[in-house]
Amino acid sequence: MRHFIAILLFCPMLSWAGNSLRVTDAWLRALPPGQPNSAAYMVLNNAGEQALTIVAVSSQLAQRVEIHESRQQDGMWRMQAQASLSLAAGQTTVLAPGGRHLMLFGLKRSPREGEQVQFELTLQGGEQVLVTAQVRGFATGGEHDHPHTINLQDSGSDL
Ligand SMILES: [Cu+2]
Repeated sequence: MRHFIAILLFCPMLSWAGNSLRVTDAWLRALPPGQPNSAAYMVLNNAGEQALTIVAVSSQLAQRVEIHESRQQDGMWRMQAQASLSLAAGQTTVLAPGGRHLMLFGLKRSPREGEQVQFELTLQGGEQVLVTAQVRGFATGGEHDHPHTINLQDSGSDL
């Protein structure tokens, strides 16, 4: 730890150039084979003094990753893709079931419980942040089969 701090002190440009995005508690669910899509969740914090914007996300696990927002509309849950996700200075945004999430399209394989999946977040300005997400246990009762329109009565609260 001391060594790490010393490096930061001697290279202040490094810590700033390395951006101010802090990502914690990144996870996604394990899935049975054959599921084409999934979603990932995490807590994003902008520890810097300037706003930052995530403009793209990619993952080794999926062909395409989008930033989505789930909204309840006329009794149905709908997901909407967002072109970017901005964080004001000091802001924390939680990506969680039922709200914003990262949508993974075209899974190359099924995420298994306990494994780790890498995500790459691209910030406006071109910086890239690597995130390691933990795969958690199976969803039960089809709570997150993730069609783009979900009937509330058919889905659990944990969308
Ligand atoms: Cu989605």
